[in-house]
Amino acid sequence: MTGLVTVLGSGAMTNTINGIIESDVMLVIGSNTTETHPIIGLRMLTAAKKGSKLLVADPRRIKLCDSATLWMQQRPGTDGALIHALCHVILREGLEDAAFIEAHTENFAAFKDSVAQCTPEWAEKISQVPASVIEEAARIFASAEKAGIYYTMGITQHTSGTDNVCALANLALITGNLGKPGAGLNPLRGQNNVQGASDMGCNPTYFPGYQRFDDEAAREKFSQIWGTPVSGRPGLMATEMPAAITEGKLAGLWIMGENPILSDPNSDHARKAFEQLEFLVVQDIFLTETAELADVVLPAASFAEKDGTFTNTERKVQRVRRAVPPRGEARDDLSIINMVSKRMLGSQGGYAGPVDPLYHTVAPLAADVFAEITTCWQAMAGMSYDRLEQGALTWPCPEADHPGTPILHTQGIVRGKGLLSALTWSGPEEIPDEEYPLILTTGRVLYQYHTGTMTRRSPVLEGAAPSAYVEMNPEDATALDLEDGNEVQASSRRGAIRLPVRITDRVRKGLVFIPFHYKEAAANLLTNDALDPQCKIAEAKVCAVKVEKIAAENAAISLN
Ligand SMILES: Nc1nc2c(c(=O)[nH]1)N[C@H]1C(S)=C(S)[C@@H](COP(=O)(O)OP(=O)(O)OC[C@H]3O[C@@H](n4cnc5c(=O)[nH]c(N)nc54)[C@H](O)[C@@H]3O)O[C@H]1N2
Ligand SMILES: Nc1nc2c(c(=O)[nH]1)N[C@H]1C(S)=C(S)[C@@H](COP(=O)(O)OP(=O)(O)OC[C@H]3O[C@@H](n4cnc5c(=O)[nH]c(N)nc54)[C@H](O)[C@@H]3O)O[C@H]1N2
Ligand SMILES: [Mo]
Repeated sequence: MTGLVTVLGSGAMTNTINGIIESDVMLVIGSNTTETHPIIGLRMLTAAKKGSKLLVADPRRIKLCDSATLWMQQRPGTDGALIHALCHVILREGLEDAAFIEAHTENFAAFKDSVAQCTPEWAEKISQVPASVIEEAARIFASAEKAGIYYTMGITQHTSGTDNVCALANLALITGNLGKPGAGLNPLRGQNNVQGASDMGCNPTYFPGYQRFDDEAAREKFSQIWGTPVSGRPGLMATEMPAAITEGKLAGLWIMGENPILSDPNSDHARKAFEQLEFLVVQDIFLTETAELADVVLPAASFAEKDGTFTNTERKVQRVRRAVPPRGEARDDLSIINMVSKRMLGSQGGYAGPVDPLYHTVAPLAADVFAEITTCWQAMAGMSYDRLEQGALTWPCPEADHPGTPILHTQGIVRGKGLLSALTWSGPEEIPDEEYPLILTTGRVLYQYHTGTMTRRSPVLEGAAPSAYVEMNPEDATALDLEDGNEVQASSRRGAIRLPVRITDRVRKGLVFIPFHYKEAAANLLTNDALDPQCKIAEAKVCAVKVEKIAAENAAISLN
């Protein structure tokens, strides 16, 4: 862990979930927290009740707006302009934390230049947020003693995703909101263990612990630990793989716990690519749409059937213990990997120990792997299963008697100086035109999880949110002669789906929203797979679509 940028790159919260209660101001931007992180959402609502001012920036009227002091309803894909303007106002009115900037940041002059032209009036034209609202939000944010920033996919799933995150880091830095409770820069991670996966190097350019593939010393270290030379070549990001397959650069794939046929933007393109693979292995707890394309399916055990640790969004490492044995031929993921690597390496040193008769686990076990992790990364060097028995530990935890570090940067910025970025705003890759006049944004609902492999098997959850819909503003609906519940066709340059319209002023004129959980009306047939040039995330939050009414008799036929 070498610096702020690395820590930002790791995308962990700098602060704690419980600390939200202590904040004076919360800026929630691009996060539908009450639906997608309900427990964290509850903390926010409690904080708001206790007097913390809530600033919400979201193109849709999400539930948090009901408790907000201010709601900035930006046009999707314009966050960069909005955040630059917030910084502009703070500097123009002298509301910045000059002492913090002086002591803890670098590149201030270039950053200041970069926002000099980003007036609230300029940002209003781009984002549709009134200049006066931007000014008021900037004043509320900057005058707080403790202001926390909370963001998720509304910020990152753009071709400008990395720039958006850097812009938020600028805002936190110039107001001195790092290294104290109730503040910080807080990406709320999506899955139970996505943080652990990133920490362990599930990324084509990192070894475990954010040690880069092109760092000689790191390569040497991992060659030693793993007893085999490690590659100095970067891999591909998952989002780059469909194109690599089509270009003939990738022939085989082993997919574990993902269902990209439904979750990849421009999924028809992804499907065609996967169909071209010479060899596809899918390891999943269910026979998914992706598994149906596989040459080999490896049935995996679920979280409740295995041992290990999960690292949550606030960097807290917690023990998970299996509650029940896996069913049928299912095996826990680690045992499957052990068995396959033993077959691959054979006499060259692969090891897969005896099979446990009850749980079917194959050594090395999760506990052995954890012990190795503590030798790979200083930030977890002080952890052990014994310590975790007593309770969770938060990294960095470098020594066996170290209590863990719930809040980062309390002793100054970890990388030395916080880097202020000079950025220029650039909009989404695809914008509406005559043929596709509406902006489509996509996301989640409380009761469903991603491609629905798990939640759609639960009658209670499925009953609560059983089908797809497209949210549309009443003005757009009237122009298309639509009534609530009418069947429509939504199409983009990449595909078309049919689904009912939900007429609501949650969205502004010109914007529609479709949840991406439903395979029968898969939003990702429409979305754009344009990538952020730096982190390679796809622009799932903005593309251009048209919506057309389907005549009643055709709608009826389509139901058959
Ligand atoms: N119930 C449920 N919870 C989940 C998940 C799930 O599938 N279901 N998935 C988990 C995972 S992996 C993740 S990553 C998280 C995601 O959690 P979130 O990011 O909160 O979820 P989304 O619904 O994708 O999008 C969040 C918000 O972004 C807004 N938005 C759209 N376009 C823009 C834009 O251009 N700018 C801004 N600022 N906002 C925009 C949307 O209106 C929406 O309110 O949720 C996690 N939690
Ligand atoms: N349009 C649009 N597209 C999006 C997004 C969006 O906001 N809009 N969000 C994106 C984001 S942030 C995310 S995270 C992705 C999610 O995309 P995916 O990860 O592809 O979606 P899931 O449905 O969560 O798929 C996870 C799979 O893992 C399986 N599984 C569950 N537990 C285990 C286990 O213990 N072991 C194994 N081997 N398998 C298991 C499940 O059955 C499921 O098939 O979607 C992305 N796609
Ligand atoms: Mo996610």
